[in-house]
Amino acid sequence: GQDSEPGSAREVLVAFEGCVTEQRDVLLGPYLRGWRGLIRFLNSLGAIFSFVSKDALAKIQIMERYCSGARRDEYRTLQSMVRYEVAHGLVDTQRRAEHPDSGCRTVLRLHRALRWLQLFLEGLRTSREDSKTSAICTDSYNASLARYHPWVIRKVATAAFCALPSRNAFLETMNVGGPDEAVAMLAEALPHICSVYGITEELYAQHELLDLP
Ligand code: 1PX
Repeated sequence: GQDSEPGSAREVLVAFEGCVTEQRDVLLGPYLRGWRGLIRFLNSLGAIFSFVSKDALAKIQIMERYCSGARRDEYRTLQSMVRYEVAHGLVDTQRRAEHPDSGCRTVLRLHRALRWLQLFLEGLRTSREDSKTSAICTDSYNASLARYHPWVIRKVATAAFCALPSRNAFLETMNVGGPDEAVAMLAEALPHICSVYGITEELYAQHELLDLP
């Protein structure tokens, strides 16, 4: 579909499928397009989540600037980005100083949020019909992103989750048909998100980048 359409969650989740090459490299272009789509979806849930989408969008924009900048070739894949930034001392490892917005630390924030997404969508997919989206969202948040957030953000986030519609209404907003179709689509899409997450996690672990400030 086109960018102006409300969009279906299928296209967004399929973008993550297109991230992984045969060599198991993660292409930044499709990765960021997937993120753009998620933000569009998040915005459609209402202004209450704008504090989340603002932060995510700022990070996507930082990455898009690298991907279209003078060094764009180094930012084609996550692997080449890590290699380049690490080899050239472009990553702050103790505290944010000379390189506060390195690609490595910026992607790490999105990567942690992708773990939340994975748990949340898996929760939605496997939950009973009368489950509460807010409870699924809170559980997945507490099991992932929450540990990286200060108390205030955790409070604001958990309060905002209460505004989420019921499970079936939420599945309808995905624009892929009824709840059953949405659940089937999630089953198809989740392995791709898992694989992007797993490859990134492994890459960051190898380079000891999982705690970047
Ligand atoms: C099929 C569609 C499924 C739903 C799509 C929803 C997409 C949600 C995308 C969430 C992106 C969150 C990015 C957060 C990045 C982050 O952790 N930033 C923090 C650290 O950044 P820093 O630069 O300071 O080191 C920053 O402090 C975060 C601030 C904003 C609060 C983040 C709360 C995250 C809650 C995640 C759940 C979103 C609610 C979704 C409802 C369906």
